[in-house]
Amino acid sequence: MSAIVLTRRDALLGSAATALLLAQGKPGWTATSVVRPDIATPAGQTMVDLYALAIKAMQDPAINYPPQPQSWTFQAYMHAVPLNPFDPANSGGLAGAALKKRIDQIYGSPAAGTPQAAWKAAAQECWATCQHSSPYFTTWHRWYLHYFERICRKMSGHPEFALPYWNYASDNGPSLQLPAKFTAVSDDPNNPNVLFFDDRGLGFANGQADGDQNVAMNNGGFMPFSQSQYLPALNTKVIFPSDDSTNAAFDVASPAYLALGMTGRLECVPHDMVHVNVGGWMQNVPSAAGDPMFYMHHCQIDRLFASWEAQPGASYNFGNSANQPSENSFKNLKTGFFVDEDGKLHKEKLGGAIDTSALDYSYDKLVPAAAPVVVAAAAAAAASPLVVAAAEAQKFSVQGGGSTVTLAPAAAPAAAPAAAPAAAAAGSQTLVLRGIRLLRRPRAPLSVFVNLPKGTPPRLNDPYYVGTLNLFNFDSGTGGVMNHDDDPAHAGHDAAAVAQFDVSDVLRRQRAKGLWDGGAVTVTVSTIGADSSATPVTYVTIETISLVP
Ligand SMILES: [Cu+2]
Repeated sequence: MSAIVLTRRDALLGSAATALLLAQGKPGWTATSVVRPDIATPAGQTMVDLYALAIKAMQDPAINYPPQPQSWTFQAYMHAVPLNPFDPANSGGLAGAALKKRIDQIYGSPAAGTPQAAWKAAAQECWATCQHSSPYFTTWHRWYLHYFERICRKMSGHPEFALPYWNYASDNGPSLQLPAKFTAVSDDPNNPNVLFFDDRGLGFANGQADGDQNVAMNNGGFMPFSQSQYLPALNTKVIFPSDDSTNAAFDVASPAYLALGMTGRLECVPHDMVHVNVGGWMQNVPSAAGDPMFYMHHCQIDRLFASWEAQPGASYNFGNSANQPSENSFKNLKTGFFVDEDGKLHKEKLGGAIDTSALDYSYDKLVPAAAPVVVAAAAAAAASPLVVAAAEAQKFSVQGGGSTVTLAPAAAPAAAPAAAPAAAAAGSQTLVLRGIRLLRRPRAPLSVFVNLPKGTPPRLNDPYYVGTLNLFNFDSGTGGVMNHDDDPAHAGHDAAAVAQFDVSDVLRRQRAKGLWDGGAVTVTVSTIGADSSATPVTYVTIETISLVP
């Protein structure tokens, strides 16, 4: 198998590279200690060029059907396998018997001992095994990148290759745009830019995220800084708390993530929100790893995890539950399957990836520890209590162009938020959206507003904005939250169909400025200008929206 691949790659690289490889004997694909660079540096740009060489070789049709372990398709399917390959961005993911059936269709029944039998066996172990909304999110993805990087080294023919990271949110400007080499369109149809991916979403015209979110990410669109920033996650000193008070003012409050402490926060913002703001295939778990940008994004997430690990006082706070695993579970018991550059299958303890030096790599620069954020919200809420009656709406559906509902007084006492933000105090108000179902992905994220006046275009920075929905983990096939984790001990997925936002400050400010009379509250869910006119499409349905005093 590898002999065939080597021949094809050599043909792509030309004879000079072949001669070099032969002269080196067995190249040190794994022994090289590498430094992963910032994509914006000259070293990073060099690595992007090598990455393109690797992708070209990995996308060679000869190794993609049926997919050999070092092929682009195999690597993307390790993350997740789309149910509908013709509309992956809106497809659910395969699991269980359906996944097994798809693998049978792809590989057939190869004779034992053949290369194809080995590829099939590797697919059965590795495909659709990514860990999300899970305490193993960081270590699973670290192993995944490690083997992917080794495969890129061999496929590019460059043992010095190191994955570059997309250092978004390092400033409020260009770092929020896709790097230029990933958006350039080749004029030569015979030599396409393999880094370019046409199915990406919409961004803003600037890093402050003013105006509409309607500039193509492939045409210089910016992600909003507020949904890409990493400091709130890094400021969380404890990785596995069941409650955590260091970061109460958290923007996107999914109870499933809050229960996971630092790793949940990192996974939510920036990880998930960068996925949904890049859009296209990147916004959906089953298709995300098909966009070459995926691995640059995850390299940044891995670097942020390494930065957190290096901070003084960072603590694991091991426990004995699904969200707060024991030290033995985290370090030894939980395992995953990966394939190396020779197509060989490896079973790894996920905990073996806790230390980057054990995997022979480091980063050119880590994010230094930041001063802790001082939370003043609770004190402010107590100082000027706002009295609002419980109110709710049921069976809400979000259409293209956005939808609004006026909350009615709640008939029964509203259900309490599943996990109240730590700042919750007297006078705090929480908006809880329960039973969220995704029917169709919008071209840009859906945001939530309260008391937005009719005819006023929604803005990320307006006095009506309360937060943005995180739909990354939702399955538009079933509508619910994906359950691609086969671990029966991990049952946090249903909680993720809930979103909750602390609206105390927003309501208090609206009242002070005379933007709201203190009476009935309206809730609007809309993209921010991504739909120029109301189109007949339903994006999301929500069982209940409650305002909980
Ligand atoms: Cu991801």
